[in-house]
Amino acid sequence: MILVTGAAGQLGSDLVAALVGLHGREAVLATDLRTCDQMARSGADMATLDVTDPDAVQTMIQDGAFEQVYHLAGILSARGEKQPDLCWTVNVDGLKNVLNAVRGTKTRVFWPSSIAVFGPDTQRHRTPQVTVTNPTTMYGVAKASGEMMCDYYARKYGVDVRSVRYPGIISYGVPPGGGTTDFAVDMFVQAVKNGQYTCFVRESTRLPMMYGPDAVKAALDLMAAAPSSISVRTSYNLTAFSFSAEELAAAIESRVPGFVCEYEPDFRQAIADTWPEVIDDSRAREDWGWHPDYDITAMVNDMLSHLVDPANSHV
Ligand code: AKB
Repeated sequence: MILVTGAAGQLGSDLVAALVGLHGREAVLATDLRTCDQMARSGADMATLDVTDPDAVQTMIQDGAFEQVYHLAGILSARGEKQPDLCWTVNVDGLKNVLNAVRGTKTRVFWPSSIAVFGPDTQRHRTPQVTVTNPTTMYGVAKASGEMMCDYYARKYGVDVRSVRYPGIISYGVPPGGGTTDFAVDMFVQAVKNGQYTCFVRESTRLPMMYGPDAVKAALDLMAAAPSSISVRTSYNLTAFSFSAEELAAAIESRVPGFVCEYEPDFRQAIADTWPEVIDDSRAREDWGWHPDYDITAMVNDMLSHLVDPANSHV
């Protein structure tokens, strides 16, 4: 059995569908604070779970009932700046509850970290796997703390926990909520709907990004890798491509003639300004064979084909 927390979210909904496709619907339990239509569509069993409640997590995961746990429940960066206490509680205490619940079992855990662990002191171009982090957002502080906790539980208790530092994820299913890289998804949606978008970061803002199917593939590949191939128990750098907001707008405009993008940076600009532009993910490539299937052109074409005609679904 496989447990997914945060199953109603952007990554969770796509991951549950992929897990059901691979293992069958009876093998996957999709959980979130509330169940929703998107979760129901995957066919997986559903349950509510508040990851901040240690007893509820312990009861759900007791005695190694699950071979794998994909612990995705979390608060993203922009919301985290508005609700820092909630961000810490969900992202750090929630992770600790899961790690405590699997201690002493053979359950393998996947937990997403983020490029947000890096901060203004970090080398912004080809950011190395091991380098200065010093994040300045609560989300980054929580993710950096979570990474160290994963490494600690792996060393001290032998917990088989695996993690990647996701860049911005672009997908057409469930929209992201409360992130800084959300502008990339919003731009596609508004281009198709209205032919116009007002972007909340400036045009030159360049960030690492990845298409949703590659984000799902990374989680599945890392979880399938032999334990001996995992040399990083904090979290692996991971990326597919980087673009600036104006480069994405131009790529969309080439497929959606007349699309106009304007720029009105808000508080999320200050968050984006502390993150790397390009990530070096060579350790993930060497250790467990990571490689993205989608470059930016393939991503733009696929996104637009799904948004224009939702029948073109991967799952
Ligand atoms: C966010 O923007 O908060 C996330 C992330 C990069 O972790 N997409």
